[in-house]
Amino acid sequence: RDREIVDAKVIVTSPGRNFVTLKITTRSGVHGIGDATLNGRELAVASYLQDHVLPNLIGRDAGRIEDMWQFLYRGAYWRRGPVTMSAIAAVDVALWDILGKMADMPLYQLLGGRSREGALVYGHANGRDIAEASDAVGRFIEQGFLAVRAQCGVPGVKKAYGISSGKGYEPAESELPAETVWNTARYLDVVPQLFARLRADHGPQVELLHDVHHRLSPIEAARLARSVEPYRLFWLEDATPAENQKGFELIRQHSVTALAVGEVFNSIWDCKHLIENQLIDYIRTTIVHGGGITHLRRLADFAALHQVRTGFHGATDLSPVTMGAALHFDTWVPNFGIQEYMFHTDETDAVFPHDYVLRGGRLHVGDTPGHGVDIDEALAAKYPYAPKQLPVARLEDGAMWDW
Ligand code: GCO
Ligand code: MG
Repeated sequence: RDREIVDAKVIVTSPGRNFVTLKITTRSGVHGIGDATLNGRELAVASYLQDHVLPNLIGRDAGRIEDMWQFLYRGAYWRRGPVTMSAIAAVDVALWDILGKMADMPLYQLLGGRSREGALVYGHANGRDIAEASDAVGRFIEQGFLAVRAQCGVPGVKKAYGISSGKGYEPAESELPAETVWNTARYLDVVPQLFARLRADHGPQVELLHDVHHRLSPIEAARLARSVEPYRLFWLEDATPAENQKGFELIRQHSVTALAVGEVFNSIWDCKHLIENQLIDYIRTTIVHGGGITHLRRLADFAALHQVRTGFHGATDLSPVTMGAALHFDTWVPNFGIQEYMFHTDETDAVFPHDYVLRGGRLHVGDTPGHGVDIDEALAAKYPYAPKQLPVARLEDGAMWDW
């Protein structure tokens, strides 16, 4: 009876960027929170929760986490998809948070305990050209990062993916999408030059990563993967859009560069073919968009059978709540690979107090019961929702392309 859910609410706040958070409270006064942010489509998830999920929560047992997951997944009849799975994730993470608080244990302990001291993270370095990008990588290394993802501007392309326009990297910057223009040939020329320069400037030790952001055809991706082989990338990310999963066979036939995929996936079924055919090395599907801890645990175990490791998405649109939950997962999961980490703004950090810290290139969770992240509701209320969408990309002839 202590565990009965008596209140559940959705909090939309914009401390520098938009976040959707679910807060669930039990009769005994324990509360848990979960992230439900879907960048550029936030209110769809807020409504899914508010209008369709919350009425089902009241009166139910917060301790029946698996049953709740199955209820929300099977019970909706309409399965999968980013909106549904982000909503389920928010409930699931909030319930794990509550369980941790009730048990007086940090989440990683509930999952099975520590497998490692800290989670290796990579930062996102970028510059308008190769020299600037190399300087940016150098600054991450000076800060103690052991792994850095590097992106540079493409000559002749006005706004390439991943290049920050000043302060932090935050692609959803306007109410209507920014229009960008893409040129594959120029991109394929510049990327190998970037990594040649990075190895020359920073040596063989640092782990280097790169995000193609779904913009190449399979054969172009194969060419790129092969051309960066001498620079030993930790991974090449989203080398080609993953709807056509056969495309990854073509990349594999031509290259030994490690591949990472899955930040836009939302269920184990999206990953199944790529994992069981060993077409990828890292799976990026993360807690908030992939149905929460309950589903990700299943996915990680399945991936482990095929020597695929985790590499959770962790851009700033994944709130500190997701970051906290992900880090507990990373601390436990045996087949951990790496965790993406971008810095949230001070405003965001203040709205979501948390106990994880960066030390020696790794993020360390604290021992606060649950996932260790909370929300300051009074502060959150000071930052009203501000609609923002991700950019779109076109080719030079005006046809739509993948951003
Ligand atoms: C990454 C991602 C992000 C996404 C963003 C979309 O690897 O960090 O590709 O940069 O574009 O999360 O909301
Ligand atoms: Mg990415």
